[in-house]
This record gives sequence, C-alpha cells and structure tokens, in this order.
Amino acid sequence: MSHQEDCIFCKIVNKEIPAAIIYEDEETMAFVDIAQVTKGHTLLIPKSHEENIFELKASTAATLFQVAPKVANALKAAFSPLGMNLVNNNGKAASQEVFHYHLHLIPRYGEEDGFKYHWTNN
Ligand code: D5M
Repeated sequence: MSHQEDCIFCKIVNKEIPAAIIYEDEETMAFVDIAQVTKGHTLLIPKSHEENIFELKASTAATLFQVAPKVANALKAAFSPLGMNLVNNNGKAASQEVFHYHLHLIPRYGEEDGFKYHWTNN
C-alpha cells in the first residue's frame, strides 16, 4: 500500500498522529474533520496514498464508494441531519489542502447550520 512520509493522512492511517476515527477497515478509514464546518463533518479516505481524483485508481474509488453509504448512514443515525453534502476538492486551484484523496461528508441541518462552501468565492 503506497505511503508518503510527509502526508498527514498517511500519519493518521499509521496511527502516528491521533484522530477521532469513526470507521476503519483494511483499505479505508473515516475520521472527524479537525475543522468541522457542521456537526459530524467527517473525512473518508483510502489508506493508500493517492493524491487526488487525477491519480485515484478505479479500484480505490470503487472501494471508497462501497464504504461511503455506510459512513453516511452512521452519521445520519448519530446526528439526524436533514441532508448531507459529499465534497471532494482536487488540486490547489480547487481548494485542496491535503494531497491525499478524501471525501468530505458534511451533514446539513438547514439554513441555520451556517455552512457555506468555503472553497467557493461566494
Ligand atoms: O480539506 C482538508 C481537510 O482536512 C480540512 O477540512 C481540514 C482537514 N484536516 C487537516 N488536518 C487534519 C487532521 N490532522 N485531522 C483531521 N482533519 C484534518 P481539503 O479538501 O484538502 O481542502
């Protein structure tokens, strides 16, 4: 499984730095985003270091999206959101900050949750 020394998410995968891990299997991991934009904001990642959608293997994408509904439903059960955004930023110009592929799962609670897409210019 590919790993990159200076990657913060690889360090989380290897338990070198702590994270609030809410799901883990052999190939994927989900943990709470350190800068939550709404209650329950979670990141789902492949353990393998693939930078973004331009590098992501089809098999990794398939694995990740097998897990995504499970994590989404766990968050739905835990937090009772009204909806959920799945967001994925690819490349610096698209506001990607961590260059290890990740899906944001962002529970939505209606207008009052105050969340705006921080990666847009709005
Ligand atoms: O978003 C990268 C996201 O990664 C951003 O929402 C913060 C989150 N982040 C960064 N470091 C950590 C750690 N250590 N734990 C949990 N979450 C973290 P992007 O889509 O790349 O803009």
